[in-house]
Amino acid sequence: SSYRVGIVGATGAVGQELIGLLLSRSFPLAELRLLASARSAGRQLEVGGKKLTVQEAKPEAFDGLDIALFAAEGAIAKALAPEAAKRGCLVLDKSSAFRMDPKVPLVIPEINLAATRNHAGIIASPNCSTAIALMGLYPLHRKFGVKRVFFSTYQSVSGTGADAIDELEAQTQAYVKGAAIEKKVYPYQIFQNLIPHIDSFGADGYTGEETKMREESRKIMGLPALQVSATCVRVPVVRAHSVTVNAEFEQPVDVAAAREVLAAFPGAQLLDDPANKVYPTPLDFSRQVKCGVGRIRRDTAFENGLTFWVSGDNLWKGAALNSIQIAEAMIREGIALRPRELATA
Ligand code: 11C
Repeated sequence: SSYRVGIVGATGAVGQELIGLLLSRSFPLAELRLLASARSAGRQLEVGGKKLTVQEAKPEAFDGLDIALFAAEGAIAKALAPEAAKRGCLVLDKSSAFRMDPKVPLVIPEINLAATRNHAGIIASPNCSTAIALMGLYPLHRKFGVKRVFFSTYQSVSGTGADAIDELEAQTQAYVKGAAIEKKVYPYQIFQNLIPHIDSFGADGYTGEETKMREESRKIMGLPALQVSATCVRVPVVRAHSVTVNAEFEQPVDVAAAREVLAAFPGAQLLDDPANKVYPTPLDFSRQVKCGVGRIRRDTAFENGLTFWVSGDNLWKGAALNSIQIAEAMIREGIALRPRELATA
């Protein structure tokens, strides 16, 4: 069968990736409805050789849809996702609005697809850095049992949005021309720099992004007591985030066994041959379905520790792709898209 799918935030960066991925993955579409703010309504977008008119994302716009892929800000998701769910439409939301809501499954299909069986109309997709880091950490956890982890991220400017991509480009051009470098999006110049500040600072000194990595990792892996400390850094890279992971495990670790479980894990591509300069980079893992994992070695500070590196596309596995993979996996496994209380309505 095929499905009536809506995209909320269709004109934005993640919305555009969603459209491209639905087509390139031949998602079974009976209808594709493009929704966006009133400002973008009426715009025409070309989709697979056909022109589609963007409609305003308002409650009635979800009537008749099976799936709504939300690629909008948290405030929009908060207002509209319950309206869509009420109408029997499964919401797959990439914002942070519902991720920590105990009634909402937070899902990476390679890890906890089973959580989708208890949905009440809304399923959340994780923060991009969390999703990418867990493509390396989760298979190792399954083998050795993780108990403590440090994440250090190297996050591309596309995680901030199109205006940040423009800012990096403009600062690069200004530098080449010897012109004054202007900054609007970030508090510091990003070109030739690093900014250890993503999202706002909390009372404990951690940023929102760092706290999300801790809380979301715990929820997705079902490890509420996992000890996590993250440092998130913006780097002058356009696309794909990278993460260094230092993890301590319950069981004795073994690098060869770690490589084996990573090579077998569907979300990861093992690229780990340092003698031949083989390891993942963000350029190589832009627009890739899998996240690259490499530089696997025994951690010299932890007793049963492994240190490794992951690069993955923040707009794909970190956003659009993960939402689509949730829908694909639910369909493949015969998991009901309609929330249980609406199933007989
Ligand atoms: C960034 N990770 O790179 C952020 C963007 O919770 O979905 C996405 C924030 C989120 O800036």
